[in-house]
Amino acid sequence: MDGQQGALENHAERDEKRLWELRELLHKAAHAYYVLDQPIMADETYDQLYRELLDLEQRYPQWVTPDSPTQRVGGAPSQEFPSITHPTPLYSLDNAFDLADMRAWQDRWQKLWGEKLPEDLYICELKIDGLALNLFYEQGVLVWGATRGDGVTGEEITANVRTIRSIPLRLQTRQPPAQVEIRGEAFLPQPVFRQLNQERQERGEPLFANPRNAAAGTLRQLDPRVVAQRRLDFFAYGVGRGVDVTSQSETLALLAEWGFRTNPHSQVCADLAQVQRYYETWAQKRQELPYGTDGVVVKVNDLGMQTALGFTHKSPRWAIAWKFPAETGVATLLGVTVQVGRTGTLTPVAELTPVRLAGTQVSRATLHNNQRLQELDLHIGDRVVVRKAGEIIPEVVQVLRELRPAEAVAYQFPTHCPECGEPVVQVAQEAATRCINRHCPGVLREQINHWASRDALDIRGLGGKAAQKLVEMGWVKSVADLYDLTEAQLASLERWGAKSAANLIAGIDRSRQQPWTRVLYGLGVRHVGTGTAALLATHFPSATRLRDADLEELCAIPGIGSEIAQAVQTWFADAENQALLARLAQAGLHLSHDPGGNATGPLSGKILVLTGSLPNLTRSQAKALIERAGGKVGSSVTARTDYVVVGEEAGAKLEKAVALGIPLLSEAELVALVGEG
Ligand code: 3B9
Repeated sequence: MDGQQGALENHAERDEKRLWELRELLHKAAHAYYVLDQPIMADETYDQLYRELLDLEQRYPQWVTPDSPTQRVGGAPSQEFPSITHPTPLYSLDNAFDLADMRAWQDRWQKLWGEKLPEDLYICELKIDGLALNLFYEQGVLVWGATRGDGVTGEEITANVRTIRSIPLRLQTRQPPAQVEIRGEAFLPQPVFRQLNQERQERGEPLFANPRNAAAGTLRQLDPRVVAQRRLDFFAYGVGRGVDVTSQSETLALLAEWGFRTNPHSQVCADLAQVQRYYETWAQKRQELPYGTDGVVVKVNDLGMQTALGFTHKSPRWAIAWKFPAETGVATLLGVTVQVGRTGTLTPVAELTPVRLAGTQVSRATLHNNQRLQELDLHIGDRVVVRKAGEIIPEVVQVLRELRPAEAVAYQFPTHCPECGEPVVQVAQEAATRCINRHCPGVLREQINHWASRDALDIRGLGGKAAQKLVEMGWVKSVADLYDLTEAQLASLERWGAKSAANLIAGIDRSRQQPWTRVLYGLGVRHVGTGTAALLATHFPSATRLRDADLEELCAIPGIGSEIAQAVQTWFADAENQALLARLAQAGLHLSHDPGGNATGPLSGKILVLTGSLPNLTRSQAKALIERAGGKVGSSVTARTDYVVVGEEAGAKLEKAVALGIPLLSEAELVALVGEG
């Protein structure tokens, strides 16, 4: 009997030891994975160990503690969230929108600071587009977590907070403070946000307008198991009180030491000029980050100064948020216009009351296609959320249904092309609606416009208006007809002077010299942009060679996939397109590479490198000029470079040219040299 008791005790002892070992291991692995982004074990191993721990904890429920890794995915859903008073209030931040606001803020706090300024005055942090949380740790163990609420009282959402893998359930330190509050931002990573919205769209649920709303919506979920699936993340940026540090940068270091994720892009700055540089850098680069940001938080770094400056009723005097220009806004839908593209695709465009987005005034935004439009259930008069991120075209992302006026009427997508009146076609398996009328004047106008565009045949003076007129007159039925136009014909048009007629004819005439690559791009084959056109033109030095290429041959080229290959084949197999090529050849366009280049030109055999922006010529115009004169354009300066053409804000290439003693040319000198003044 005694012996058996002893054996059981031995078992229990071993199990307890194993349990702690497992917790330690799983904890280390989770920290490496979620905080350091450097996994130390395979997912399968983690799962296996996790299950082993779960099994042990089921056998010994008395050993289950709140900091066990198994306690992240909480138990049963709670009914509602109790409110909790933050031991130390969560202050908000004052906002600045430009450098003048920043100077005013600096003046304000410096009037209150009589003493010498330290060398590293400020620290800049990214302002994460998420939800502020307050985490309360006692003896190093997470006791509760709460939303910011109004700064004094928030909602206790501990079960949900526990599902966030980058929030340590126990602080990684031997001597944790008896009590400490950790502040930071919970957020949804950008890919999760996008996926979440896509799923909601598929289920016909309203979309989250931004990552912040998505994070808030997620943390307000009553079922922590749902929260756990959402993969929320957390960046810590502050400690309520009671720690021994002397600056914000030390606070961040301490937080990382304790096992929190801190944002890696914080930076100490000496003055406002450096702060401004940080701001501008991130205003540019923020699209590349895997999480949303809405500004830069600038803090006086020294804690002694922070204490001396103190707080107003709502925010610290020593910190400010310099906001990035808003990327989403709300506008009223005035109407929808449908644009026809050069491939016949119909694009619905929202006409809106003006909103300022990303620093520009926006009054039109794309609705992408009929399918998206149906999903939005758009009504004229609706309040809609518009987004313009960076260089991206403004788009309508959401309809605010609750704000829909009673008299709003549902928008009906046209069944007929707005340009030619022919019935439109909804392509199966594609979101696009198309006008398939080969003679649609709208499609033709867009094709001419594309043919004349900068990267194609570069015919100046042939924009949308002129193209429209030429189509209306019935003079141009395909781009080949451009080469039959006469000056007299154009000059006979109303409001067309003799000079602009002559200019356009001269421009069209010059386009005959453009290389095969540009012609190919100008043809407007689906999926063939400038890069693909260049690739195809190099491998298939003539239109005939490209026409005769089979799918296998096309797909063999790195960078050409089956979709492109298929599109190329379809285009070249078409009888009308073949007739077009024949006429273009007759008109004197280059449908093949001129293999020798211009062997007698003034730059024949010379390699030139372009750097900086030239006063009059675009990069591609300068390149064309050099190639017409028989020269080649190199991408980097080497000992083999003959000339470097230097423009405004030339950088490293100029330095290298000077170092290698390579002759420099201005734009004017280049033009004189090739004799095309
Ligand atoms: C009591 C980043 C954000 C942020 C602070 C931020 C939002 C707010 C703040 C936090 N991103 N940083 N920082 N990167 N979105 C500066 C307002 N700090 C506090 O809330 C705070 C609170 C403090 C100190 C700071 O100390 C006190 C101690 C006792 C009594 C009163 C104040």
